[in-house]
Amino acid sequence: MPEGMKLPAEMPDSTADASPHVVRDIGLEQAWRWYGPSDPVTLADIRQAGAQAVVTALHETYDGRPWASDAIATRKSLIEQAGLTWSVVESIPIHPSIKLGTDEAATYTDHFAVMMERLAEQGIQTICYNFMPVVDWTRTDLRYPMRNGGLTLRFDAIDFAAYDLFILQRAGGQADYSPAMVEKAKRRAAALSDDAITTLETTIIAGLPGSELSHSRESIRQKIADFAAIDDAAIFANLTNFLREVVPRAEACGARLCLHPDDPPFSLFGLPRVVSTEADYRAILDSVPSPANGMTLCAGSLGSRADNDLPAMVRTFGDRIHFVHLRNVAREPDGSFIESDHLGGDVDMVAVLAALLAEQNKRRSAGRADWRIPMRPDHGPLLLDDQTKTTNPGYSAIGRLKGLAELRGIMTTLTHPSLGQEHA
Ligand code: DNO
Repeated sequence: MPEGMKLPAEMPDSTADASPHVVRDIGLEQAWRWYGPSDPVTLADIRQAGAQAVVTALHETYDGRPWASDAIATRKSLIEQAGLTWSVVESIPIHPSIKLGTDEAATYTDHFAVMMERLAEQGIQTICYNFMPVVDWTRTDLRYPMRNGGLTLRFDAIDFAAYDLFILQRAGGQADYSPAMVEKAKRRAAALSDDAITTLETTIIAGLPGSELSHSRESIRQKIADFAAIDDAAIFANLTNFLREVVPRAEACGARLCLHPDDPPFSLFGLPRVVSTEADYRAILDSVPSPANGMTLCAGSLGSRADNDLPAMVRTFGDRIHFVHLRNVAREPDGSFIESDHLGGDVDMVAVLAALLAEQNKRRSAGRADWRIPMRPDHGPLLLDDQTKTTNPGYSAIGRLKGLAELRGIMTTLTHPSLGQEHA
C-alpha cells in the first residue's frame, strides 16, 4: 500500500451480496470438492473461490466400515465454521464384495445404508457413489502439456493398452483389443524407459484422489482375476440387488443416491462396466423406479464418448439428476482424450447448463424441495504456481477457480433478467 494511504475503518467487502448487480445468487448450487483437513486447498481457499458448498467424504475411513455419527458431525461443523455447507457426500465407497456379489455383500450393503442414514440424519442427503470394479477413475498422464502452457490430465488409449498388455501382461488381454491397437501398444511399450514405465504404472493403478482403490502390479492381477466370472450382466444384477436393498432405506431417510458414471466410460482391463451410456442409465434408473435412485451427471466422464449427447441426457434424466460434475474433454477417435478447458472441448457446456437451469425451473414450479442442483467444477489444469506445488491431481486450486468462474459466468448470463428468461 502506498505510504500515507489509510484503510477506511470498515473496508467494504467487494463480494457483498447486498447489491444485486454485483453477485446474484443464481443458478446451480456452486460446490467444491474438498479432501478434508489434509487437502492443500483449504476451506478458506474455497470461500475465496466463491463456492457456497463443499463436497467431501470421510476419506480417512474408506474401506466400507461405517462412519461414526460423531465423526460426521465434527467434519460438518468444521465446514460450517468456515461459512460453508456440506451439501454432497462424494463418495460412500462400495465394497468390492457388493460388485462381486459374494457372501459379504449383505453386510457391506448394510454398512453403506447405515452411513447414508447417519449422514441424512445430519441433513447431508445427497450421496454420490460409483460402481466401477477394481479401478475408479483412470488416466495415463497427469501432467500433459496444453497449448497455453497449462498441464492437464490425459487418457491415452495406446499407453493404457501398452501397460495392460506388455507391462502387466494380463492373461487373455489381447482379445480385448484390435490387432492394430495391439501392434501400436507393443511399439509404445518397447519405447518406454524404466522410469516412464514406473510413472505410467503408478498413474494407472496406484489410485487417483478420491479412489479407495490402490494397487500394486501383483494385487491388481489378483483383483482382476477375482472378476473373471463377472460379466456385464452379472455386475448389473449385483448393482440392482444393491439398489433394491438401499433405495427403500434412502426413501425412508430422505437421501438421494446419485450414481457416478464410469470414467472413462468403457471397459478397462477387460472388466465389466455398466454405467457408461444413456442406455445403461435408463436400465439402472428403471430397475428401481424411485427418485431416490438417481444419477450424478458427470459431463467429462460421459462426454468422453461421442455417442453420449449431454444436453439430451439432461433433458431425458433431468428429474433424477441430483448432482453435477462440470468439466470438458477433447476426444480422439481411438478413445483417448485430454481434459480441456471447462468451456473449450467436445461437450457443449452452455447447452448443458441451459438444460440444467430449465430442469431447476421445472422443479421449482412443481414445488420440489430439492429443486436446487449442486454442481462442482470438476478437475482443472495445473496453472501458474500450482505447477510447482503439491496438489491432488485434478484438484489444484487455480484450475478449478478458473473453471468455476467461467461456469458461473455462463449461469449469470443465462439467468440475467435482461434476457427475459430468468431461471432459478
Ligand atoms: C474423479 C471423481 C471420481 C468420483 C467417483 C465417484 O475425479 O469424479 O473419483 O468421485 O468415481 O464415486
